[in-house]
Amino acid sequence: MDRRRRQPSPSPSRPASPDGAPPPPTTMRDRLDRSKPRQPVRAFLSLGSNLGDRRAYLRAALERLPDVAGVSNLYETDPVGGPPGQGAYLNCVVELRTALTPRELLAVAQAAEAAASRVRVERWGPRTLDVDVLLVGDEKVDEADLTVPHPRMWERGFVLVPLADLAPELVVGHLDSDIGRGVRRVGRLAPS
Ligand code: A4P
Ligand code: MG
Repeated sequence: MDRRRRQPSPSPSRPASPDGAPPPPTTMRDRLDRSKPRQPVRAFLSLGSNLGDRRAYLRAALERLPDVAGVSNLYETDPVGGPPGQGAYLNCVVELRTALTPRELLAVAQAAEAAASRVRVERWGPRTLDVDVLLVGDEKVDEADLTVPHPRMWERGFVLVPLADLAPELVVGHLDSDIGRGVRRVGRLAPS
């Protein structure tokens, strides 16, 4: 066999971009990261929807996610910020056990949003689907288009209450008595 012609097979856990190509490394940190195998870590994504068939958007997003290890309860939550009069959100948090980098997880999140035909009109405006990268092990990223841990997560009941379902030890010290206000449990995100 001519070994020079053999192509490495793609990693099964590496996400494809919407056109099917593997995402390019975009930072020096990513390139360095790829020189050695990454160990899987616990990562958490926040899912939210307040437009259209909210459950269906969340279910479809869940089905797209790689390396899923757990899903919180589902919560209906009052909108935080944004224009007045927008509808209530459905929110949940998904735990992954994954070797993907924070940037690869952002690509996964944005591909899921694109698949939900999300249209960006205004910040914190109504959306079919919002997927945020909350935590990736104990990694920290502070770049123009990616901040991990998510900078606003610790003050938000719609994030912390579902996160507490999966990892109560991570939210200790952040749950004050008001954090659950406007956050109502509405069961689970049942499979379709
Ligand atoms: N970005 C940077 N870091 C991250 C990260 N860790 N995860 C950048 C995801 N994205 C990250 O996000 C704007 C930019 O943030 C992206 O281009 C990405 O590169 P966006 O999703 O386009 O816009 P947005 O969501 O309107 O803005 P933002 O600031 O991300 O809003 P949040 O903080 O996500 O809040 N109320 C309830 N009840 N439930 C909700 O789910 N969500 C929001 C959005 C507001 N109010 C809500 C809810
Ligand atoms: Mg967002």
